[in-house]
Amino acid sequence: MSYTVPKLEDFSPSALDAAARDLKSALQSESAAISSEADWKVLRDRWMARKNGVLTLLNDQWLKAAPGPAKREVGQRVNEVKKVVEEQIDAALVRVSSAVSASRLEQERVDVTLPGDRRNLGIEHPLIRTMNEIVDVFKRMGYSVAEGPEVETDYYNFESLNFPPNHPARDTQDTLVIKGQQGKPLRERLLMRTHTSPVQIRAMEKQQPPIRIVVPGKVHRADTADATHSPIFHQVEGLAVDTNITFCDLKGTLDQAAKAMFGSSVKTRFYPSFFPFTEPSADMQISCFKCGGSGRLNGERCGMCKASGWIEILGSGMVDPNVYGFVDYDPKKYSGFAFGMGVERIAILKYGVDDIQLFYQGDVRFLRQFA
Ligand code: 2U9
Repeated sequence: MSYTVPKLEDFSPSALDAAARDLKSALQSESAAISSEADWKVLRDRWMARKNGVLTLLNDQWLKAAPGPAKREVGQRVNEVKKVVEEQIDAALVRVSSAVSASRLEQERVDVTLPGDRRNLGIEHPLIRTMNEIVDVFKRMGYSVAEGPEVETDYYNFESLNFPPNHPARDTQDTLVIKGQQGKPLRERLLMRTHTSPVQIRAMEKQQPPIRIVVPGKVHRADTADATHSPIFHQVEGLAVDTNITFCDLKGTLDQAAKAMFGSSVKTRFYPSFFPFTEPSADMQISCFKCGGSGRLNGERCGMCKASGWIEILGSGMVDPNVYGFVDYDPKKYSGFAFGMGVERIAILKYGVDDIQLFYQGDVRFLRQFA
């Protein structure tokens, strides 16, 4: 039962004492019963609201109702009771708000003994890792790294690399062209670079020999995707031009690179090939790192080299003197070699991957194996 202010008949000191005692004990139990700030507001308004609060009613029902001679005594009691009510209500607020913040703290408490959330760490993608490993091999031999745009002009992708307009060699590089270029002269038309070779041309335009650069990057060809083809793939190409560079330098450099990439026991051999930008040109093969070049593995035919004992890993050649004509290098003074390899092919061989598409699908079951 909540407290209501009694009408006093008797204003004697003992009756006032009793009435004040009842009021204080009601206040005590009501303030003990609250447990939130919302409860406290109700309590405060019930006791202290100007209109119909207990204190206001005390004024009306005790003080105003007191007969003249008792007014002084009643006034003192009412003031004393008011003070007690104000103090108790203030104290009740302190109590509930510290209880509320203690329970909030309890809710927000961090149990430092709980096991932490495991965060899966990412890894370098196997293609990027392979590309960086190849680049590092050449960096250790003194090569600098050069990069360039993936959207190129016909001039940098073809003409300056000794692919004349309408030359059949262009057909070997199924080119993705940028639309709306027909109004421009052929050499200015934009396309997706089919190899990283334009970067070497741009570097040679900026720098006279000696030059030794290695060029990693993404290239694009209008190829249908299957287990061994992708319309976007990656290459690392390289170029060395100086005085007195010979085919011997090409062979020594690429033999060293093959041993650094596939192990010091691999042998290399060179096969005649053709590229418009190199003459002579040669594909390089390494002895099979799986079967040691015998073509047989545990009495069966070796699947890695298809029993031939050799695996082709890159193309190369002496830079065709025609190319020097496009970049203002003196072909009588300088000579050089170039090479190019597909990063996917190297990664497939190194890691025994049977489908090139696995590199692009982002399936963590595949990628996790490289962690
Ligand atoms: C300049 C002069 C010469 C770059 C070369 C190759 C041989 C080559 C292929 C390997 C596999 C492309 O990814 S692949 O399909 N590349 O065989 N690339 S020589 O020769 C250059 C480049 C730039 C100025």
